Amino acid sequence: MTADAPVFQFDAAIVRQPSKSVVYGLRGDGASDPDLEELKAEHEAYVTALGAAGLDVAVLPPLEAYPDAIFVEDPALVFPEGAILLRSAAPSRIGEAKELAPALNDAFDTVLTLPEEGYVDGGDVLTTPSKVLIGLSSRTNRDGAEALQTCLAELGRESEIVSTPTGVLHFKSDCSLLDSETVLVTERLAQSSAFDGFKLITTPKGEEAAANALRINDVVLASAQFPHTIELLKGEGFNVAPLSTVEIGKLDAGLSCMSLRWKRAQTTCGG
Ligand code: CIR
Repeated sequence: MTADAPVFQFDAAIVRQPSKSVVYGLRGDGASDPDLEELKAEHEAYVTALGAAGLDVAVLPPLEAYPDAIFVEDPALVFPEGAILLRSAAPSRIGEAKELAPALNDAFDTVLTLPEEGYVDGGDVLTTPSKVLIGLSSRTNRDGAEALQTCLAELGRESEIVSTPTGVLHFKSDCSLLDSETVLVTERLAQSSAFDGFKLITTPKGEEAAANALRINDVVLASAQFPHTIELLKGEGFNVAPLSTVEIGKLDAGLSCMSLRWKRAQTTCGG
């Protein structure tokens, strides 16, 4: 049943169309503005890829007031058992959770809200088969991480608080789950003990941003502009679908950030 299904099996997703204001999205010092039309094309190709992987995708309308609102992974977490609305440490993103709430209330019987203390971005949360890893970062503080652990326990999920390398925006900027026992990870994160017991595939030098890949059902979505990582993944036997993230990358984002994905809880027909 769903609780035992591999954590990379999904049949539903939520995405949000990019607004015109997306070009003003948050980014590290010095990054240039993305090109709006090219960013929209990247997003469209991404939504198509989710559909091709077998997901029913709900596409929410753009939110001009929230430039980063296409990164729906950050204001919420979703599991077959329910959803959790989070709170961003970035002032310009704080209202995004409220905007997502109606779609989550439609899709889930249980929608929890992170208690008032602390901050968590979904980009800092990696679901593995045995537990949910919560990376402390500039967007996720200890109060938030501990409050999230309480919410996760309510959904029946074990969790562990881990570190994010200094200077990295989100924990998942530097890692992604490739299958039940394998993680794609940057060299700098591989050195931590977060992934003890996992097989690690390390991104080649200069391709650190490729670590934010996305395993969905039988395919791994990977950033097309990182050919060495793609070859590495293919060599390990993964079915890779390359997608451009050049414009999205200018906003410090990658492939996991643009969707919330889950396996719907199955209802049993009584006999
Ligand atoms: C931000 O700084 O919040 C956005 N420009 C990028 C968010 C990327 N989200 C993610 O990695 N989960």
